[in-house]
Amino acid sequence: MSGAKAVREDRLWQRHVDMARLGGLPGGGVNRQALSAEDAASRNLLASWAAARGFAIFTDAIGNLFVRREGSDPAAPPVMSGSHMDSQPTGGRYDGMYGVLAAFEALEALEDAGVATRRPVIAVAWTNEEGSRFQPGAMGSAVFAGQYRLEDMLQQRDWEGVVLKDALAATLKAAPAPLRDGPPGFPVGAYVEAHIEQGPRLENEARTIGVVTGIQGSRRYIVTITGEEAHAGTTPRAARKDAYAAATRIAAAMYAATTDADDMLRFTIGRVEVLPGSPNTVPGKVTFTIDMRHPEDAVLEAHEGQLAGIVGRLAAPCPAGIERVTNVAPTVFAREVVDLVRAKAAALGLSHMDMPSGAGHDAMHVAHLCPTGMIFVPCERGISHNEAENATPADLAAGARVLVEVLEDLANR
Ligand code: HGY
Ligand code: MN
Ligand code: MN
Repeated sequence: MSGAKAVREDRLWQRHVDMARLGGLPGGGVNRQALSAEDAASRNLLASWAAARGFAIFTDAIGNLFVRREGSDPAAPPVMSGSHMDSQPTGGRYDGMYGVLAAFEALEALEDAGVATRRPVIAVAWTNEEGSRFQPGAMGSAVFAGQYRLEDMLQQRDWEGVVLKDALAATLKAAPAPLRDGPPGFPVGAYVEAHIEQGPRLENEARTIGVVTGIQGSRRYIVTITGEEAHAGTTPRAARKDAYAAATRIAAAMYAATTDADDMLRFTIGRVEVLPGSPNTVPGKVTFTIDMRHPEDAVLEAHEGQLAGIVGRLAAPCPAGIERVTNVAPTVFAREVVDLVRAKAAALGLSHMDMPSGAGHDAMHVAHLCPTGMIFVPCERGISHNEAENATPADLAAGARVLVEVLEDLANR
């Protein structure tokens, strides 16, 4: 039997239902923040499923969780597949989780079909892909791929001031797994990530499989504006250093400067913090995040200069600064993996199309280590980072069938 024939739609769907209970929200979505109790619970659930199948599990110093199915050549660099289990605060139940569960389903299908592979095959759940609690996002995969230093990431704080090192220790205590010695990272033969598209193209074009060719570039910034707290009733406008008034001038100018004619640039201010946050005190400090993305690095570079210029021009009388938190260049996936995904989708008789990814994924970092590619499946109306995110059991299983065929091929090279 082939791996694809051993993929079970019902089993894969039920695992999504089981995982969605962890951090489940009334609207049907999930809030499973990185390194939270809910994250630990999802790690334990995945580990229990792995143990039941006799797969080895292990973790690393940044908390990435690995499930290993042995190959005939245990020393060979493994083929890996996975994604993330952490979510947005009002996230959907498929973003990230589908890639982890499709990878686990692939291991189970290989086992059920009795398929031997030369290379070990590993399913991985990367730590903190979303970056909504701790910045930067795609942290676990970036440390694994040597893009970020472990020591720097361990010192990161969330919005409440919790240090990542402490949250990680608590998570690994609540969800213990054998720790692989040494710094995160090991040789990998190839990596393929399955994910919902998080956009409407597959649904609009009635295709089941997205053959992902690459990921657009993305940069994140934090703008900090320092004003002067003052009494809302007694302080004349001329005497104020109102940090929020400066923030609104700056934000308005940034939205105008990033309104490109072809609507390709993605500019988002997702989080604003106004301090002290009292109705009758003039704000003394405002910070806000910027998430900016485009397929061309030169466009991002040009706009980065514009953003800095706007902050410099419009912040007065409040001192202000803009700090770049992440800068991930556009990713082009390996031709041999892209071609293999397309060939396996065709061989399974699944409609498919080549397409770039607008969303960021762990694959953008792993691509620095080994031949990497992605497989997309549709999500309803392209909605994601929203509790209404939805997918069908048939599409999820179709993506897993392509995945297991691709992994088997790569693991026998
Ligand atoms: O932000 C992203 O692109 C990903 O969904 N975390
Ligand atoms: Mn994701
Ligand atoms: Mn996401």
